[in-house]
Amino acid sequence: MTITITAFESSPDGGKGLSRDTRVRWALEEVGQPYQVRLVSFRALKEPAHLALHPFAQIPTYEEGDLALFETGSIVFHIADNHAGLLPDDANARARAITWMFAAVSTVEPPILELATARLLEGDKPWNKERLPLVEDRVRNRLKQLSARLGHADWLDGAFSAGDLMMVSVLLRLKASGILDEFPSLEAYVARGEARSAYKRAFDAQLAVYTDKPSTG
Ligand SMILES: N[C@@H](CCC(=O)N[C@@H](CS)C(=O)NCC(=O)O)C(=O)O
Repeated sequence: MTITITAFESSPDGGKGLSRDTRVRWALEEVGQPYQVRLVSFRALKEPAHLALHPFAQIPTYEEGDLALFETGSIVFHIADNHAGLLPDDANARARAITWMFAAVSTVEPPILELATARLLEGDKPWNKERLPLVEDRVRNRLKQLSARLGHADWLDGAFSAGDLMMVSVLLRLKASGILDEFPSLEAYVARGEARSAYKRAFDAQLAVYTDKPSTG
């Protein structure tokens, strides 16, 4: 069955791979599933056809036959659950990998997004100077905890899993902030994720959209 995902027609990051279609592309590349991409304008996000797929008017979405999904955590889980390569066979190890997926989107990503908002959208507010260090420290606290758990391991729990895919995807947003550099083991963890051939293919495919090359993955 053909898999179709949505991505921005015009990406705010210009192809740095931070739009969340990249993590879905990455998951599909890891499991070797071909996919098509439908590019959506900001105006089209708010139109009924897209809202029927995504109630919050965002990308990415995922369509496969009768199934339509939104939320990258759910999409990546669906891919990992249906194709070998992203979740361990052992039931307990599988449950732990899924736990890391949730940790990525519900515990680590929120302060990182808050930091992006504080830096990009609230820089002109009179209270930003006082608030920004607090937000940065919340991110540092999470990274300290994550780094303590990762220790000297390559991945969070044994072999690379969908948990790592989501965690690396979330941490990638910090690369430009300078904060990730304070945690060399996490910086190396992110670099290991980026070095995977599946990630490279996903990255190149999303970049191709904005450099006028064909956009299907
Ligand atoms: N929690 C959602 C977040 C989706 C999201 O924020 N998508 C961004 C692109 S990376 C978007 O569509 N932003 C446009 C908007 O919110 O208006 C997920 O993980 O899928």
